Amino acid sequence: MNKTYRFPEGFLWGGATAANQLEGAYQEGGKGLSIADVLPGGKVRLNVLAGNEFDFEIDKSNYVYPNHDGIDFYHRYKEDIALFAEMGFKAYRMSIAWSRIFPNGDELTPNEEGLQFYDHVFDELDKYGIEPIVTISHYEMPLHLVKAYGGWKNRQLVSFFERYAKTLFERYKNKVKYWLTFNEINGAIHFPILSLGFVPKSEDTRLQHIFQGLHHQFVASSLAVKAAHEIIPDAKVGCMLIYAPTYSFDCHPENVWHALHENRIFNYLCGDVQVRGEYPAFAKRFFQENGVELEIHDGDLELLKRYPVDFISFSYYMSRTVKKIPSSEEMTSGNIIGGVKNPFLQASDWGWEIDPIGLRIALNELYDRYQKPLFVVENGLGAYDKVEEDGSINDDYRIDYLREHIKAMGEAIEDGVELMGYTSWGCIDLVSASTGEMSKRYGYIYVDKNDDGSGTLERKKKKSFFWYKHVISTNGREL
Ligand code: BGP
Repeated sequence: MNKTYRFPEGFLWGGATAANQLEGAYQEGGKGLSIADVLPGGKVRLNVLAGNEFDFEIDKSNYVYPNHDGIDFYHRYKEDIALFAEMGFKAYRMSIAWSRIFPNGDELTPNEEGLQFYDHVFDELDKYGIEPIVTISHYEMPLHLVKAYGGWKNRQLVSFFERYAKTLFERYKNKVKYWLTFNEINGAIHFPILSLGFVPKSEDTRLQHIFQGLHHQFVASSLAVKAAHEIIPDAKVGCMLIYAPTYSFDCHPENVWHALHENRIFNYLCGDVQVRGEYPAFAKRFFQENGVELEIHDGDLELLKRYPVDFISFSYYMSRTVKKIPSSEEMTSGNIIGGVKNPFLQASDWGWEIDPIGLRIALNELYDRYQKPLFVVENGLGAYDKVEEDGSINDDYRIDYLREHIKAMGEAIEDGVELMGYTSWGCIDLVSASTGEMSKRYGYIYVDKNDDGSGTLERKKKKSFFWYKHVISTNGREL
């Protein structure tokens, strides 16, 4: 007999998206260009994420930019939110495009048309009683801040971000209670371009620039926590981590130590600063050995200590297995955070290893460490979907993936973990962050759009749509 899991009353079931991956309308409503608007789809994008030099210009003669039109959520949000409501969503995690609110990022006054757009979105969610969970910065920063200031290496971005965050809190204080500051903040360690807005030029200064940029984001995040609590009395502000439990390839102590080290640097360093309010002891040696000398202003450390986040949100797609000295044949392909192949796991078509127990491990480790509520704000299977002749999309592979991960959450809750909710990634098909393409799909709702930008944009319910609706209606009891 199948085991029945008990999710808490009020558990926030829903889905997650990011502005730059679905809105489109990249030059409408007074929006400025963002870094996401100049990143093309396909191999070029993967190379840029891996650290290739890039000139931050749009080159339409050579490349396709599927996010310029996205899935046109900007014009179709009512239709899409109605579909979310039909599935019974309790929560919708979305992001605000910074470049809609401050087109260049450094203006003194916001763009009213941009603010209005999100007013409409929040009102529409409210109509169905769907709680918005809003990411303030999700892989999208005004391009001007990249070109004129060099991205987050530059301390001036702290005050631009603070102004932007305060503008949002003032404007939406009666509409939004849950906020996340920076999407996958620790992702910057592997692909700084998306969230810090620069490609480190040389290996020698790579970590220096990344951690200086992160320090600025930590300070900006604490300032946002402070402002949110001052402006919105019942606000809850979370950090957002990309979490991949790190396994040792074998029991060789050198490899076990290496895994522990990688786990700390990748999964915990950012969380420790944002949740515990201080740099962990292990950071000191890591910085010393890697030539990182942070410029920390007077008052920064007090600020971090005083304004930690209220809860921890994270994305979980896969675990990661590491070996101190791997051979090239052992390396995984496709997995953007690296590692060696785990012989016990199957991988998605993009090389992301599928590991539901890893989610239970993640939840337990994070809760043991921080003792604050957790929220899984991204999880899902990127897959190629096929539309059958009768129009149906039978994505049983997606249902299987999600079911096993929901069970893992159910187990973690029994383990004693405090879990606020689950918003699976890409609840409606959207542009992939790593490939910049449409064909890597996560949705319960299919969108007719192809990698070359063609397609009618028509929405269709996949088999998983009906399955997830049932999961939500039984509060996870029937999977
Ligand atoms: C996370 C990002 C999302 C997202 C997701 C899936 O890293 O926060 O923006 O897209 O991963 O990744 P991808 O689109 O590359 O499959």
